[in-house]
Amino acid sequence: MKIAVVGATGLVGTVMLKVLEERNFPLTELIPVASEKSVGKEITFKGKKYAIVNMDTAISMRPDIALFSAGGSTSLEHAPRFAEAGTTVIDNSSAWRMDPSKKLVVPEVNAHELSIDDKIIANPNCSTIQMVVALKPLHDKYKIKRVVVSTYQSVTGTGVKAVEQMMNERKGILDGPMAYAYPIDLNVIPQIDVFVDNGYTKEEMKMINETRKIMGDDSIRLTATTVRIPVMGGHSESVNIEFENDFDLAEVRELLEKTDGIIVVDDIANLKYPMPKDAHEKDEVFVGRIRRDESMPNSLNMWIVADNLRKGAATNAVQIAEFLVKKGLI
Ligand code: 2RA
Repeated sequence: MKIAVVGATGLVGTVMLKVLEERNFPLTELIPVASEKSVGKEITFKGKKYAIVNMDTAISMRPDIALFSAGGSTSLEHAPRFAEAGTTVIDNSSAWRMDPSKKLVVPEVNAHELSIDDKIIANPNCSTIQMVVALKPLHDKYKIKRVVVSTYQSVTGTGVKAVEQMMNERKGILDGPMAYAYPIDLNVIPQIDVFVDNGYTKEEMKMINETRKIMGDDSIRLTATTVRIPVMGGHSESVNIEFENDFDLAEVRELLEKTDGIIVVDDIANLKYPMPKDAHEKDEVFVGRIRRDESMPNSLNMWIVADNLRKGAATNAVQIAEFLVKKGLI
């Protein structure tokens, strides 16, 4: 099994390599791909050195799977080239997510939709992934009518430059390179990605549109407010759900606890609830503060935290690859 990692030197690409190694993915050859300026440099994987190659060389090596995290324009240009050469692409950019001919997959929710014909598969947005993992068991049981979500997103979602801006500001360096329009340390910024015509941001519209596609139910109504906060470990989300039917709170908790990929941390008597510092470098989705919304019938509040670089990106992509291998779809 030959695996290419396109964007191997980036924040998510680096985590993809780490996750492949940690999960002992059954690969026989690794093909790290990056821009021309990195070609020839070496990365170490399982104690062995691999030279970084460019796109053309990687395509000529005919990988079975290519994990992409190299931005939308690069994916739009090169993913079809890999697919034409027989490679199955799993892409972490937003390029293909809302393409009706492409699957948008969170394994715990809709991996069953995948087939051998899927040669370009979209990895959803990090803030969407962690939310739908928790929504799915509850939607199946009680049918979700509406979701209101507010997010508290790590600077790692923006990339290295944002982490550097926050760390510089924390050290009192206020004239360093800026990833955001404003200081992020000791601040929050209620804008992630650019604004669109309806006053929402692209990040908020991704959560709305991607959730409906992954859940396979356009009747679900959603609204979102996505906010950048100065943390590293992962994204947090306050989620309010209105169901078509009433629910039993103990049963909600049990459903979540029984769902693969979810860890319920919900013991307020002992101040136990999910936090980014505890989700950091983990692959699960952490759910807590589960409580009835007493202002509305059939409505629930919960708090969802996950490492946006792992389950929100790299691990979800590797889990899709694992599913394809397990089901013989490669
Ligand atoms: C962010 N979800 O957090 C977006 C992209 N990673 O910036």
